[in-house]
Amino acid sequence: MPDQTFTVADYLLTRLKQLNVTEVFQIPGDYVKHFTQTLEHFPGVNAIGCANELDAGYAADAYGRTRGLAAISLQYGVSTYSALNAIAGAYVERSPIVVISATPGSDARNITNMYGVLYHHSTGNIQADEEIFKHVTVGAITLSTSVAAAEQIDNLIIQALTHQRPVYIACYKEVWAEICPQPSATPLKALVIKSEPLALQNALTQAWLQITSAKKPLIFAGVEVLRHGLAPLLQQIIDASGFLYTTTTLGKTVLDEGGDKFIGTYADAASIDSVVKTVAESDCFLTLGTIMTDDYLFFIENQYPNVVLANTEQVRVGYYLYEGVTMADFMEGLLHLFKTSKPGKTIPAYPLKEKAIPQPVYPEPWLSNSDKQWVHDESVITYNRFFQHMMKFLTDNKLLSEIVMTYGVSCSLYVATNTYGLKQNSFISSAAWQCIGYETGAAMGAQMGSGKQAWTVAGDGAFMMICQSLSTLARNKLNAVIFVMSNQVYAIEQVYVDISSFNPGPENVFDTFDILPKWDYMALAKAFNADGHRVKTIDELNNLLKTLAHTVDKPTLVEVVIPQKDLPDQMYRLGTMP
Ligand SMILES: Cc1ncc(C[n+]2csc(CCOP(=O)(O)OP(=O)(O)O)c2C)c(N)n1
Ligand SMILES: [Mg+2]
Repeated sequence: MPDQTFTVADYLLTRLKQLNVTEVFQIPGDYVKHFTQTLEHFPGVNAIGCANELDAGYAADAYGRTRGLAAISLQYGVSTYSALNAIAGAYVERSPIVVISATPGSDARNITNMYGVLYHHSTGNIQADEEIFKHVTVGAITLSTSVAAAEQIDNLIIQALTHQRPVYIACYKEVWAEICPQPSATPLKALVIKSEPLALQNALTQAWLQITSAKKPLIFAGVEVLRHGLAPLLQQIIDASGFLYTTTTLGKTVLDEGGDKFIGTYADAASIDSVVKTVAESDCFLTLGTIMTDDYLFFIENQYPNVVLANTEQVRVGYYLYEGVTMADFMEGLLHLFKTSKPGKTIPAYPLKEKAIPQPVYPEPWLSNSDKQWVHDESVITYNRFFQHMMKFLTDNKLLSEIVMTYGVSCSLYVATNTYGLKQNSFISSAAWQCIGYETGAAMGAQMGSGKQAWTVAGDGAFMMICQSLSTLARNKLNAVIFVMSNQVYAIEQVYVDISSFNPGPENVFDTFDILPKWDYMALAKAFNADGHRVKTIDELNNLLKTLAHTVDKPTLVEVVIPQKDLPDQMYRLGTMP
């Protein structure tokens, strides 16, 4: 006889726990109450009550990126729609999240059919939730019964693991509490998709031709390599080929940053000079697991025929596309070729001996990228000086292995692409979806998922969108550090609206829509039960940095006061590109 107390909710939670999901981010609601109640008492999985759905969603995204799988439980309609932006970001940037919800139950549906009642949180189309989430997930289902719930749940989790992207599961309200058989003790696994042998062979032959005839090949690695567990294979390819490599901003920290093959992160014109030079001189780009966003139009516009691209969506060699070839098989095939090829007339001797141009010596690249308007006042904090001192502190104190950084989109993100020496998977950013506020919400998930202290660098405009996350950090006694770059403007927006506003003089003003209200951050930190600090000078910043790594049980909010018109050179270059 089946266990009368083991429910569909227990089934899902058991499957999640088997995959090391020990936290579920949640906002309660009546439709989803059976799941929430089960979660509340489920041994080994903690319910993390969040301030709002974006707080929960960004946290789940960062947790998925660091833990390998995440889960978020939401009320129907009002709640799922509020989380939509975060789940879309996870979909675009590859973070596996199980989105859990519940719809009006059978009784409600009958009443609606008979009497035309509009149930709360419904738009009138009761399927709308699932339909909307189909666009930002790799599987979206609504279970009307517990029959076959186990198989359906398994299938969905397998999809999330296989594609490293979100899935959505809603049940009719009562179904989460219906009985269900127990799952097997074996954790679910991603499907291994195999390539069409002939297509793989063709792709490799064409790629090999292109690779071996290149004089200056470069590996351009992206986030999918990390998400799909292919980082060791990437390292082997680097070792066997001897190629130099770079990463996208989203793919930053796909491997530990260092060694004589890593040239630094490529962020188009924001990159350091030596990275731009190496990329510009390369004549073949072995692009692995990279999502080609509009930050990389350079490749599309100038280098399309020289790109060998393998990601989860396509394998392409120059203009040739290969259907039915997987990134993993393609990488394995290349590794084999590098390892077994004999040097000859047309085949270079691998591994190549090339070495990356050494990284700029401290205080570069920060010194020369810092806005010249403050060159005569060394006490003023600028974006670049902030990174200069923060990175020195972290490096000197060997703290880079203890922290995980989170970034949304802001001037800071582009300056941060110049950092070097970070550890694998310690740079969590919204570099492709480009969402502001992500960084602050992501802090909790990044810290819980990785077990490392979150160091978050937020724009003030971004922080204002989601400052309540600070309260969730405090409630969970997490010692994350949130730096808010306080310039009281949407600086990055102004760069693209009219960059001349940054020029000195009262005649150059920002557009009104880029001006932010003045906040009392210290009062806000107090209200949210966090530590609060305001730093206005480099000395104040350095004194504070020393204390931050030792904080326990409480988040710290740091208002970093920077001039409104501070324009980092990285942003100047991006904003004035032809
Ligand atoms: C959720 C969201 N809303 C709006 C935008 C458009 N946007 C992009 S950057 C930006 C301003 C960011 O300003 P701030 O956080 O203060 O950073 P700063 O550049 O000043 O350092 C805005 C509004 C966005 N990317 N994401
Ligand atoms: Mg700002």
